[in-house]
Amino acid sequence: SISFTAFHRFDEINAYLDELAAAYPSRVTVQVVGKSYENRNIKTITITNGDKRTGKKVIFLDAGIHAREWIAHAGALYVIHQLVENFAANSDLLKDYDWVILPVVNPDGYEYTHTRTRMWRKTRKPVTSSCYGTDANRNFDYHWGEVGASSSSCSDTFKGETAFSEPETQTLRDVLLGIKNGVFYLTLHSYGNYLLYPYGWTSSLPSTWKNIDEVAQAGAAAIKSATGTKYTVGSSTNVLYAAAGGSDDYAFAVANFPISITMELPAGGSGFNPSTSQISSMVSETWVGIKAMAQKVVENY
Ligand code: 0X9
Ligand code: ZN
Repeated sequence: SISFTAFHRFDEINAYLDELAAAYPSRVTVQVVGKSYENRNIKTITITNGDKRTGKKVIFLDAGIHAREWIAHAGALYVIHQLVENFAANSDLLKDYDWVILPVVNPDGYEYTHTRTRMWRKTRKPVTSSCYGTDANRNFDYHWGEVGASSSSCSDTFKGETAFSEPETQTLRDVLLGIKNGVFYLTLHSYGNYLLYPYGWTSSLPSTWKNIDEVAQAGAAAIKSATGTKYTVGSSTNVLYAAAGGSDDYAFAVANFPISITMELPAGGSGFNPSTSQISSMVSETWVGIKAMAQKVVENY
């Protein structure tokens, strides 16, 4: 089991996934999908209703693209906990859909925020002798580097020496491209209370933006009515800032997920570092929004 009264280390998170696979073999599969630069195993957990139907539609969730955004990793773990250990209450979300969840995209960075530098954001592969790490959310190959990304290796928004220069973004890319019938891509970040959708590289909207807006609005409304917390909904460029090379634009435009959303969780009063006593209420609020978005997807697709 896992608690929501602490932020867990990478090994504890992986142990929780393996524990669920052992306890619920008919509904849960854990796979090593890649290795980080420092050789950590990057895992996905696939959650089904156990009916063995193949070729179902897929909801894909990730977290931890940015190392310091710890409430995002916790939010993904809470979704896993709900779908697996509270299956009966959530079985509607698994009837025609499988969920694939990658809770720690950037484990080297995540461990570094625990052991050395709490505010580290990037991956950990050295670029020069003095500057380490690439912004994984500027490293995807869709209008890569065109806007809102730095060419300087010391910058927190360094785009990388090439698109997909990082083993962690290669891993996420390959998982996304390997999913057939992907419908909903959701990536958890913090902080700022935003539900963002394509594009991040241009102020133009995709022709299907209303479909994505409808899903995001359902999430924002559900959270507002549950706790009063307000989220801003809109395209990344139009409501936050332009930044190319993000996983959301890639999932939408290249990996063909028709619904692609970046959820920026709240600060919990403390930026990237909410107190451990707030984790539980923050992740359950987040789950209200994710559940409402998933329900809308299940209803419409
Ligand atoms: O800048 C980012 O990568 C995200 N914000 S954060 O504070 N978590 O770093 C927003 C990304 C939105 N999507 C794109 N710009 N593609
Ligand atoms: Zn982020």
